[in-house]
Amino acid sequence: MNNFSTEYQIRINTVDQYMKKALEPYSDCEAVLIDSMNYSVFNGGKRIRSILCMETARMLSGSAEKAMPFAAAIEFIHAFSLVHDDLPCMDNADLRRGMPSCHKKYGEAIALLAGDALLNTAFELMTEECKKGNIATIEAMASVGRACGVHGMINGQIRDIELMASKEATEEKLIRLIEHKTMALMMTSVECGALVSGADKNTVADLVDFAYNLGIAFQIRDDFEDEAEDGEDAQNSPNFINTLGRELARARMSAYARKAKDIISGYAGNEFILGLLEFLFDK
Ligand code: GRG
Repeated sequence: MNNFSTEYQIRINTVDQYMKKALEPYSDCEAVLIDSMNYSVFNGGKRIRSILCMETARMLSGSAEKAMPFAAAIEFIHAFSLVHDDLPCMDNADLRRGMPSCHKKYGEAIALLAGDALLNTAFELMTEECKKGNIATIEAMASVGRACGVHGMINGQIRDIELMASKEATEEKLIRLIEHKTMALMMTSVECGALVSGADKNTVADLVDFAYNLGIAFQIRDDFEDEAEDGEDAQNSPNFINTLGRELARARMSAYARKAKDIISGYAGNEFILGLLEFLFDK
């Protein structure tokens, strides 16, 4: 795609506008709650998950409209997970997206509640869509629930804590960890986009496989970014670079990204997603 960065920015603006509107009904609540929620969502962010959801729907049905409540909800959940991940009892991170993390700016109690509020807002948003009566939207919401629940991000975070303590990371253990911690939300993003577009079971499964491969490649890319940003801190965490070495980690990232590309290449209207893969992995 020639004008990828312009097209990418258009999609970021679309999801940001949608999320701003979705938060408007809460403006009568305590100012610090609304401020901390907004601070945690509108502070940069690549919007990869929401855009994957929107673009899957656009690719399959020609429109991202039906996917918007799910795209926004998933982005709220992602923001929530980052706020909680940064807390002193988790990663204890002072910075997020180059700015003070939510608890550094608002204190721990407010950050905890801002995260909880974003999670609940996500489900309120999806429920409103489900009330319209399309069964596929209920399946989509159930998929999001699984992805951020006990069979998803929470279990992934527990695996992370345990692996960090045991210091016995292997490639297999890392994949099991990120399947829940990182990839679950990416897979549900694509699954929601496919479900609300009326895709059949095989197509949904094929696209979830695309997101699986993209998700592993994305986590390895994230490990390289963390290494560049955090230096020594990143050397202590269980990640692909520390476990495989730089060269093999990069080779794995390319191989998973190539698998994702192979799958998505079979779909008409895939231009933006192919551009996104190039943006993420071919630099
Ligand atoms: C979320 C239910 C739930 C519980 C919290 C804290 C926690 C359990 C899970 C942590 C999940 C987590 C923080 C995963 C990190 C995944 C990851 C690669 C984050 C970076 O994603 P990007 O690069 O970030 O898309 P931006 O800033 O671009 O949005």
